[in-house]
Amino acid sequence: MENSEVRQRKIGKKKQTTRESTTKQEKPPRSICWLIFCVIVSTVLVLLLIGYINSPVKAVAIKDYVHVPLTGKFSINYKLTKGKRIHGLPGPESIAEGGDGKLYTGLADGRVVCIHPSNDGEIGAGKVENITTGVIEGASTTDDALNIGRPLGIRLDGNTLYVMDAVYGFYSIDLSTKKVTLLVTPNAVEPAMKLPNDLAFTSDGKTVYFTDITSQASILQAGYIALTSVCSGRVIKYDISTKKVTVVLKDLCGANGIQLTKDDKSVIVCEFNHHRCKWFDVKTWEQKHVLHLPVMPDNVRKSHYGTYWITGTHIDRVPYYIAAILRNIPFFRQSMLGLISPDLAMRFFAAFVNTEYGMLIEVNDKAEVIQVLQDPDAQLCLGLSQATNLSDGRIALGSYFAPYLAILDKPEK
Ligand SMILES: *[C@@H]1O[C@H](CO)[C@@H](O)[C@H](O)[C@H]1NC(C)=O
Ligand SMILES: CC(=O)N[C@H]1CO[C@H](CO)[C@@H](O)[C@@H]1O
Repeated sequence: MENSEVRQRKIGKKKQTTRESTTKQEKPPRSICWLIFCVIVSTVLVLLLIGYINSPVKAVAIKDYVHVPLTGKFSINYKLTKGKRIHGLPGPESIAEGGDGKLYTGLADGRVVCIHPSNDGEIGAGKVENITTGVIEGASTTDDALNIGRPLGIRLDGNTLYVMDAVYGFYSIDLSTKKVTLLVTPNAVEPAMKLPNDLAFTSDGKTVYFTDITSQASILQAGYIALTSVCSGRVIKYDISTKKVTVVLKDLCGANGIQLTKDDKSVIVCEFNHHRCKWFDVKTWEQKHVLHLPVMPDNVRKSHYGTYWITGTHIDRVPYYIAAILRNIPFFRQSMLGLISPDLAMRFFAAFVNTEYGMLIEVNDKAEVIQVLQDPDAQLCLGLSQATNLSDGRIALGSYFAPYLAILDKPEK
């Protein structure tokens, strides 16, 4: 009995061994797979380390970031999808309307243009007239490699258009003569402005506050700004009559859009890298409110109803914890900047983000959200950067990179 049992076991074992050896012939042994895996992982780590050390810029952790999910007031909707597009206008970031139904905007090719109303008065439906060429001869620029402007923030006061240009700084345009006057050049402050972005006037028109997104990278190196997340943004005050320039706020995390509140007591400043907008008292420069958002906020403008419209775009595509790793651990971002060009690195990281998502957030003076209009897959607007109330009740939607300007149909209110 015992003997036969042993024999049977032996036979069984033998059979098993034959089966094992056949599989061994088809697949490499486990230890080789393991070795290959280790080699790949260590090569990637060494590459990342080389990138990290080689990177021309230092990345930092994004601190105080608050994750805002698409729930509650931010629940997905499609209220920002119905309207029309005006083609042939690349990157119309900021828009202002004149009293006569004319729209003014700055374009990616440096021009400031006027979009006339149609013959029967429809806003945005007439001819496009060039107001500037995009080049200011002899003017100093934020980057020696730039020879054409990039008008970003636009405000209209009577017959004068005021422009914050990422290349030339702050200038005005007399709309009757089209004469351009430089008001604040990039090197008027220390350190020099690298990416002037938006501007806001007090209601008496005597003071302007404007933003410089960062003092470290020009518009040519936009990838650096998003990926290093260094907070070197500023708000600068300019007195129209005395021409005095004062830095009033610094260390902001990508100071983008700016708007004074109705009572002129605060400015709303959007820090796009940190997905938030802050309210600052203009006397003490203390922070009064902060609003965290699910999107990267861009410009802010007043609405018709005593409220403010904040626009934003880009939303995390990856699960929260992966985005949190990328935000909290600067290693990966810095490594990529040391391995590939900032543009390529941006494209790599863009895979983690839905760049089509557009959001228009209406807020009140207390930084409370009133309503949120969304265009999740760019049906109407791509790269939403500003919402401007139009006199016919519609809303013009600017964009940093779309090849058109969009106008939202009159919202039901
Ligand atoms: C405006 O300027 C652009 C670029 O220089 C040019 O192509 C276009 O023809 C101009 N438009 C008019 C109406 O002159
Ligand atoms: C109430 C309000 O904010 N109205 C604004 C709508 O837009 C025009 C043009 O930009 C402004 O002049 C109004 O002040």
